[in-house]
Amino acid sequence: MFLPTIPTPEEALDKAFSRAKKAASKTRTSKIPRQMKGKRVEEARVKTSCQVIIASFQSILDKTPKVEDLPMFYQDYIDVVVGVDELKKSLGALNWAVALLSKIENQYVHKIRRSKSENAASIRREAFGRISSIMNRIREELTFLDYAKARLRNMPTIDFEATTAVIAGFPNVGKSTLLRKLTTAEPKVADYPFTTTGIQIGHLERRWKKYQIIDTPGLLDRSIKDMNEIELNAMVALEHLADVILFIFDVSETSGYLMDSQFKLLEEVKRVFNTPVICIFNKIDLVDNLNNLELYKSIVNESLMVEASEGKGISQVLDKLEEFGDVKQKYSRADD
Ligand SMILES: Nc1nc2c(ncn2[C@@H]2O[C@H](COP(=O)(O)OP(=O)(O)OP(=O)(O)O)[C@@H](O)[C@H]2O)c(=O)[nH]1
Ligand SMILES: [Mg+2]
Repeated sequence: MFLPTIPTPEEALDKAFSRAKKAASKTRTSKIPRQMKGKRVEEARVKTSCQVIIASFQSILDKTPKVEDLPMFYQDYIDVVVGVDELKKSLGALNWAVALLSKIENQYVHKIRRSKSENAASIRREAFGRISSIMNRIREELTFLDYAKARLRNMPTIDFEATTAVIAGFPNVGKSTLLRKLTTAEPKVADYPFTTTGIQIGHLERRWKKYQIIDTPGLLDRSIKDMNEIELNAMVALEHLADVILFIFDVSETSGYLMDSQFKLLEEVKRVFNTPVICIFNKIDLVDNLNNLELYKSIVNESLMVEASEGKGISQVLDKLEEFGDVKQKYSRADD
């Protein structure tokens, strides 16, 4: 998500007051009676400084997309990464400041007009004092918006049309290897602050249909009971996205996880995600006892045998994905 540049209170005030000074000097050179000039100058300074800040905040508000208009995944993503309530509260503070500044502008312009020339400067100073104190009141919110801008700068680019598979499975079972083999190009690895290590999205096209495969290191590779609230929310966000989950087993157990615990993790993932799961038995080249493979296969409904490192079994995975792609297309047409 793109958020515009957020000023600090000092930056906002500097800009406002220096523009006000310029506006005042223009007034000074204009052809109006000398005794009027003092008041006109102070009026211009108050007006300009309020308007400069109002315009700057209004532009931030206009350029910031409304969270509730975004696809569900992005809403959840923003919530996980910075917090939706906090973001709304901070934008609300800008709105508050805009309203108050325009009130102050009117109020003090009137005051100056009605004042004696010799009092105009002190009324203007009072107005500047109030403007400064408004900026100070929203210091925290401005700091937060600047932080949110940085954290949301590279939000993952999700293709909502594409059939989306999310990869799950313990560490070292071959998730990244599979992602690379499924998607011909190097997956775009970006430092999205969604998981501790970022998420990876690989794209592929097959028979004119688009697919995206998402790996989420550090998220779906351990027991759900170990997760904190942020991680649980990240999982919810992924559920909005996933048409199918590719659950990767390391049947060789060389990654250090026994098949028993891998099946347990599968059960947890199935429980949490309301999404079809395809089981992929990987590293079959390292298995001596083929009876074991038959046993594993009998435990789950749908499974595929793969040697990801050599690209063996990959085309079957793609065929399976295509079946889900067809289902998705059928449903999305029905939605129209
Ligand atoms: N023998 C064999 N090794 C494999 C196979 N697939 C992956 N590997 C190896 O297993 C190791 C782990 O693979 P990764 O793809 O990094 O596993 P990962 O699940 O992404 O690991 P994390 O990102 O740490 O969770 C690597 O050394 C791979 O080369 C396979 O089918 N057979
Ligand atoms: Mg990996």
